[in-house]
Amino acid sequence: FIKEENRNIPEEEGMDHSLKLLKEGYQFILNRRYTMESNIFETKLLGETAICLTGSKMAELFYDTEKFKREGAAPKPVQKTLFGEGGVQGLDGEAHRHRKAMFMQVMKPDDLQTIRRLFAERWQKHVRVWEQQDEMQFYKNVKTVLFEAACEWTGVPLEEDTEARAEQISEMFETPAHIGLRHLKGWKARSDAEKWMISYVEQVRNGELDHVAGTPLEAFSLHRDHNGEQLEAETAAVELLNLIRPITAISVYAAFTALALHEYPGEASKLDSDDARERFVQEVRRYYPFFPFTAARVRKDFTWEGHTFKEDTLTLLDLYGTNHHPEEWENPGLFRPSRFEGWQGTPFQFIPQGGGEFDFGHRCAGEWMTVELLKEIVYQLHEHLSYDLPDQKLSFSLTEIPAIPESGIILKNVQPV
Ligand code: HEM
Ligand code: MYR
Repeated sequence: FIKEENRNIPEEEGMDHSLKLLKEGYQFILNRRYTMESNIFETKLLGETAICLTGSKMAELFYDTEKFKREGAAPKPVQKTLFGEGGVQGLDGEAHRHRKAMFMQVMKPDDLQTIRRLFAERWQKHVRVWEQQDEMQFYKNVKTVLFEAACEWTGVPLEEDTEARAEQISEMFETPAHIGLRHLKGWKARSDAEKWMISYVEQVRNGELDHVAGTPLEAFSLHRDHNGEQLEAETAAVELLNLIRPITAISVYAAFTALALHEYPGEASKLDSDDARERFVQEVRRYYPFFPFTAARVRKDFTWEGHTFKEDTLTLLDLYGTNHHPEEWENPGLFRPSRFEGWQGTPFQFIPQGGGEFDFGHRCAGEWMTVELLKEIVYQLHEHLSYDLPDQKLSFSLTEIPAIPESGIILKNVQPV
């Protein structure tokens, strides 16, 4: 007889499983959920105990800010490439609420329409170049279009070589889970990109930049923290990159959108309204892998349903696995946009960009913007572009983080329609 309050969390044996995490990628938590028959288990990662959670019930627990905090949760390699240091992802309590409001202030419906329009205009310009090309590399090119729209929208002046800068920004989301030289490239990219952004923050503060009134660049550069102090220029730069980098990262979903149009022509033929396009991009975000899991730490000791959580324990929430969990979804392995017709889910079931609340929790600040831009992308691809998809390696691997179709999606005979 096990006393209810002493029920143990299933534990994976062994000293450390970090290498298995790198090897199994998106399936690391999912595989163990299956073999241990539990939505909660313990393993050892990066030399410490880590609790892994999956499914909506566990997601709801994970997003309880009384129980979990973000301070010190992101592993160093992730901070040095993807997130940066001192940004909103690692803040808690009042400091987080105040900083998050700075982001949500620039995500109003008008802001979303503005960036959608800027993106569409840039796309048209690029189409005139793409139609001249023998082979058009879709993933790479969309990065540049998204990056240009991101700069224009945030108020960051556009440089000559936007393609090179877009590649540098992309290193930050392509390299966090790599090792060796590839990872170091991400580290260098972040350091260079921060320097680039700090110079604009300083120019705004010195009144040296025109045309920034009302832009996120101005708002973030002049923002005052919850204690009334201006942000360090480095921190303002990290937060501005928290806009420009993830907007550029929508290119990964754009590549999967092009792939889905190709792989599911029956679904593509149903794309005749804004609602239909929305269901399609929601299913792209559910079905394809991108952000594998997110991390927090136990705020203080607590017991939950008989399980003991010890202060500071690293805790991972499986985003990919929850979006594919058989307890949450009917036929999770099928690409079926119609599942989102009249969908009435909780904020903890469909969590490609995190769950819970925007203002008080860490749910992605850019989720609505992602959906808006993807709707424009599927609209442009499906209604206003004709192209061929020649034979190529379209497969992607669930063991590589992030997963990207191998060929990068090569298009031929691109013509505006
Ligand atoms: C946080 C995914 C696009 C800005 C997050 C989180 C995830 C995520 C998983 C963390 C959730 C958590 O820890 O609980 C994605 C994916 C995107 C995307 C897959 C697709 C490209 C965007 C865009 C923006 C953005 C377009 C802004 C323009 C942010 C910010 C946070 C965040 C500021 C931190 C929120 C906080 O800590 O409170 N995102 N995101 N993201 N995202 Fe996104
Ligand atoms: C962004 O740039 O913020 C949005 C998309 C980034 C996806 C990056 C995938 C790698 C994530 C590594 C694991 C993070 C664990 C805390």
